[in-house]
Amino acid sequence: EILNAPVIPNNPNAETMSLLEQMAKEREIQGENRFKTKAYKTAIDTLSKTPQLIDSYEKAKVLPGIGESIALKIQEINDTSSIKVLDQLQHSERNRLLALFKGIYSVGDTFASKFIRDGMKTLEDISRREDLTTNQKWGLKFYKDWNERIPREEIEVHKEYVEGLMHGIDPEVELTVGGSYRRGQATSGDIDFIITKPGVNSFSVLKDIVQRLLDKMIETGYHECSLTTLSSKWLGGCRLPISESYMSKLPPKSINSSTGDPKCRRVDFLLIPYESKGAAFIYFTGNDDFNKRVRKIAMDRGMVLNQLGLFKKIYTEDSVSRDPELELVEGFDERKIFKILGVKWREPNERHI
Ligand code: DCP
Ligand code: MG
Ligand code: MN
Repeated sequence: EILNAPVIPNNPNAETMSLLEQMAKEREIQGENRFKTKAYKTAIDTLSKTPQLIDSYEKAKVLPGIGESIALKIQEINDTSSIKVLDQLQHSERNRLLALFKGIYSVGDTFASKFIRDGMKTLEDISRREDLTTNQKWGLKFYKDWNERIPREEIEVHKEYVEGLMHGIDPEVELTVGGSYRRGQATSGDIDFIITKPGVNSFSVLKDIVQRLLDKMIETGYHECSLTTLSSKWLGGCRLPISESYMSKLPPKSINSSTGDPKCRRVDFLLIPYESKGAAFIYFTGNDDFNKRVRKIAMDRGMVLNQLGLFKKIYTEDSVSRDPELELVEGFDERKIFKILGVKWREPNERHI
């Protein structure tokens, strides 16, 4: 089974590699020292290929790609099981603010760093800025709710609710919750609805259906905000309206204790042509590391796997200098895609690595 095979199983340097990885990450967020980040990555790469335990300055120093400063840190890890500088970086005020600001939807490293440079200290400071994007404003408005995990039982209620709306629009539409929910996780960061309909391969037909769904959602108040316009996907915020019939099914964590309302949740609609159902299920079930690995396996076999299907690369005489053409091998059947790739079938809850 090539999927998941580490370079060296049970590498004795795993703990060292993990701490160095964290150092690389810290250096990267600081954004000032790209060479240092690179040095850590090289060192980790070397360790990942080293079957002996490297637990001293001397042993580290002679390895290719490990310099003075990292060799000293390896000695420090051996002596203290930690790296002092790493602890300081991780607990810095800057990191606290980065994490606070990156909790705003649509704020990543770039914006968060800019906010810090501008002297922002609190979310209130951010809310007074006049240069926020629409999505960042939604992110601030729903800051608390969108930083909480959604209990699985609540996702089931959303599914019932959206299915109810959809039933009145087109009862043949299939709604599946993908993402971490399909992988069986107890809680999720958002709700990923995969929307498809038997026999329908056209995006525009699916878009018309989902547009009608959005109209209904606005009518019933389920729709709180849209973070995109409707295309092959829609991202937004949704809140279950108060209703006796399902309030009792919601766990306490799903309800705002001061207002009594269900919390606002991040919801994604992913529109899938029926012929791509299997490939899309793989893609939107994840997790993303698992996806990267299967895509790589496809690549190694001269194929391309994306959310539309598994394709074979065809090199013709006049495509030598250009990109190869893609010929669909399988799109509909999730199991067949695994099989063609030579990967043993994995249930969604086994796709964590
Ligand atoms: N996905 C991916 N690569 C990305 C983003 C997403 O392959 N860069 C795929 C795998 C994910 C799926 O899409 O499982 C859904 O994306 P989410 O961001 O919703 O991630 P999860 O549902 O897995 O986790 P969470 O509970 O945080 O929503
Ligand atoms: Mg998700
Ligand atoms: Mn999602």
